[in-house]
Amino acid sequence: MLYGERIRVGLVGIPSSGKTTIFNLLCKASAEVSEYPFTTKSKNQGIMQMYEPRVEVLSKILKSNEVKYPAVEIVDVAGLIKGAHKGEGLGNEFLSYIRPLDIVCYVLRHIESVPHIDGKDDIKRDFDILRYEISMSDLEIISRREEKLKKLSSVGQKEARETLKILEKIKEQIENFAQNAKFKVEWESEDERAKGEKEISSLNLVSAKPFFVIINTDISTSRWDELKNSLKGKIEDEKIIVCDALSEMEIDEKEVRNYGITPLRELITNTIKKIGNVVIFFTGFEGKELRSWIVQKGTTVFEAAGMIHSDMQKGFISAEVAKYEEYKKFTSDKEAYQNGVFIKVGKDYIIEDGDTIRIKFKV
Ligand SMILES: Nc1nc2c(ncn2[C@@H]2O[C@H](COP(=O)(O)OP(=O)(O)OP(=O)(O)O)[C@@H](O)[C@H]2O)c(=O)[nH]1
Ligand SMILES: [Mg+2]
Repeated sequence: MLYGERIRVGLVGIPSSGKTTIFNLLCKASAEVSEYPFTTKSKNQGIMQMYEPRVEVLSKILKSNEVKYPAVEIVDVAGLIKGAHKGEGLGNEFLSYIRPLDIVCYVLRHIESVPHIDGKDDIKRDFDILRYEISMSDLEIISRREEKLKKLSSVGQKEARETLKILEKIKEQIENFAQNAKFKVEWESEDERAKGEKEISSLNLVSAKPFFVIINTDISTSRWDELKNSLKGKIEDEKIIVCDALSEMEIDEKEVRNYGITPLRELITNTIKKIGNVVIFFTGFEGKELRSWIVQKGTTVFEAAGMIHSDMQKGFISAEVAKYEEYKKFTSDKEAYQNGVFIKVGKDYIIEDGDTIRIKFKV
């Protein structure tokens, strides 16, 4: 998977869980926030710079005239409530804004100072409701696809019959997502896997997307572990972030650490890197623009070349790669170059996190 210069994350949560507050904090935006449910009626979209200190180090060596951090595009939508698939609240149509994105962030709340739409905070119940509503919406999409395929199958299309079998497996996992917060199809063959994954991605199923959880709260940090524990057994610890987004809004990011807290932007960056299976690499020449790129582990330099520019892939000759830990020891690009930090590689080279890459190509 080639994400490009940004990876896209959607915030999904019940009303008044603090989605827009989190959005404003991360994207330095000022979208409307209030303690009344359904404050956000359609969507907010913004960009968060990843927490990536390596960019500053590299830009000093390269004397970059412009710097682009790896970015996270964040989409904040209306709140989802019980019965949304039957049209309760604002319904679930706005999930269509989430469908094209790479990762879902479920925002759950334990906010004692703001009323909960169902009267009482309950992290586990809310997470169950969100997954149930999403699975109902996904099943609706599947059933529309099934109808089409059944018609084709009835006139003897063999492939349609095969796809229907694949959809059965996907449906099982949508149920699994609703029940257990897991989605993992056991494919019978590589061929079936390829077809199945194509179905999942073209149907844009939210249940199948990688996800993490933010628990947004106003209670004392000494009780944050307690909140985390309310999801124990449901999801892995590394997928859960606890924060107080409103309080973080009020202090400078640098000062957040003085309270013994890691800034939300840093926590989210690290979580996204982990669950998106992400590798960050850089391109840039001395005195020019430094750019950051996001790809999945296992991406070759040839695939990455095509992501940067189609000409680069078409005319690919070779690439030079500098490992971050080596490159950072030098004060200028020239010095690093002369000391052999850049190593020549072929098109099958698999990109590693922190690589600075220069691609040679002919047009
Ligand atoms: N104390 C505290 N209050 C918060 C926190 N996050 C959000 N709030 C408050 O909770 C209320 C709802 O916040 P929003 O950001 O509007 O919530 P939302 O999820 O976007 O709500 P909808 O758009 O209605 O779905 C506001 O009054 C916020 O100030 C937090 O971390 N701590
Ligand atoms: Mg909102």
